[in-house]
Amino acid sequence: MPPVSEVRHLDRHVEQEVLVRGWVQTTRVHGKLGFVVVRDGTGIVQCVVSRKEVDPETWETMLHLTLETSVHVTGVVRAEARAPGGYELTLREIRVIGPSEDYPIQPKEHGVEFLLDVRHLWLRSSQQRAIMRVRHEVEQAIHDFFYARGFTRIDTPILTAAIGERAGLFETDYFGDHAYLAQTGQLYGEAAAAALGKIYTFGPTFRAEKSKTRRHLTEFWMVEPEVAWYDSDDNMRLQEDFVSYIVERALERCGEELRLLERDTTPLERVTPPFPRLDYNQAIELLASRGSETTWGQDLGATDETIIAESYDRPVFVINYPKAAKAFYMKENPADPRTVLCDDLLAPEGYGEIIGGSQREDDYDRLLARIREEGLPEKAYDWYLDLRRYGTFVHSGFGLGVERTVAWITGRHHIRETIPFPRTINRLYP
Ligand code: NSS
Repeated sequence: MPPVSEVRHLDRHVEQEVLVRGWVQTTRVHGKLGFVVVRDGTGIVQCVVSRKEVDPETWETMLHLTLETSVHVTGVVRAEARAPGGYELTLREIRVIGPSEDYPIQPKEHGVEFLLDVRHLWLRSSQQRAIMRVRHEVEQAIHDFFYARGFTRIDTPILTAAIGERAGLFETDYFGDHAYLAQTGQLYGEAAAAALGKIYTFGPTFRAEKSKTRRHLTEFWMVEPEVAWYDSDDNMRLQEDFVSYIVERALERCGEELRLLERDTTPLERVTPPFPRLDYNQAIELLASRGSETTWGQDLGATDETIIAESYDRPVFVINYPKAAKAFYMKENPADPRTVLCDDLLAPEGYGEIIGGSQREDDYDRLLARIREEGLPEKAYDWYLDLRRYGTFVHSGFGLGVERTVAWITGRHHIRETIPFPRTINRLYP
């Protein structure tokens, strides 16, 4: 038996026979030559089958190969500059492992709803694989960034009684009590910041949002750092360093994927700190001058975000929103108590808000008043108030949505393509 080789390591076996295991991506026959492209997840390799050099059975097998048949192919590795990946296999033998009849995805245009119905197969296509690789790189960059800066990763509960955000809640029975699927890990992150100083959470979060937009999923992944003694300014500096680092990593290590996705990377290359900061009041003025009907006090809509983002060549912070537009835990702005110390980071090119962050209310009485104002169940927040009862501290943090960030970097229109199995208001399958 020849040694098994991953496609990415064929360069280690030039002029030697190897066994490659994968799936048939394309086949084509030119007279006495057959070409079979096999994908193994680490790359694709073209196998050349010469009718006079293989036994008749192998030639027959090759002629009848169909899309996505799983195969074991044996052949000699040749350096071939024109081949994808730079190597080719001169094929000796093909073993069909799993036939694949009438593969649902054919090389033609399919509607996106159909593709989402066969998402489990759609993942095998080249663009979807490229997006998953970029997502993977972004996630790895997130962990590397915080690891290098001495943050401790904290895993926070998914079942909780303490509601974090205003967005829709998934509720479930918890042995006779109510539990919710976490919309954020933040509140627990704050507790951990008092224990460990600099922490971050990374995990799935859930929002029963009835919004059918290109930016909303009901299950999405969020990274949420929380830092003791950081004020809102420190928090924004961390955000611009963080986002610039992620983008740089993707540019550095996912060039091939971004090319395949036809992403124009020039706007990404401009993503370097500092990012412009626009006060909420200035944002409202800018919007009014562009014909938006959003008035002081309201949260900004998707169109508003696009208008603002279009005025800048890199991500832009909108800071210090009115209290009424934001969550209960944000710290009142001493310079204008109608507002809170917070920031939304808007990505360029219409990708909208990728980060929501704030300095947290560290005053016990003010926080309690806000919990009451919002009509939240006080009992569920007693532990959270303890953080203000026992050694309260200035602290800040933010949450970055992984899917929106990947959609922006890869240039996908809708964020559903940036997660392997998207959950939206009308999709729980596959
Ligand atoms: O609601 S956020 O603005 N903020 C929080 O959840 C805070 N608790 C974060 C923190 O300070 N620790 O959501 C943060 C980000 C937001 O900017 C989006 O990028 C993403 O989470 N997000 C979403 N992505 C996909 N789908 C939905 N529905 C969604 N909602 C928020």
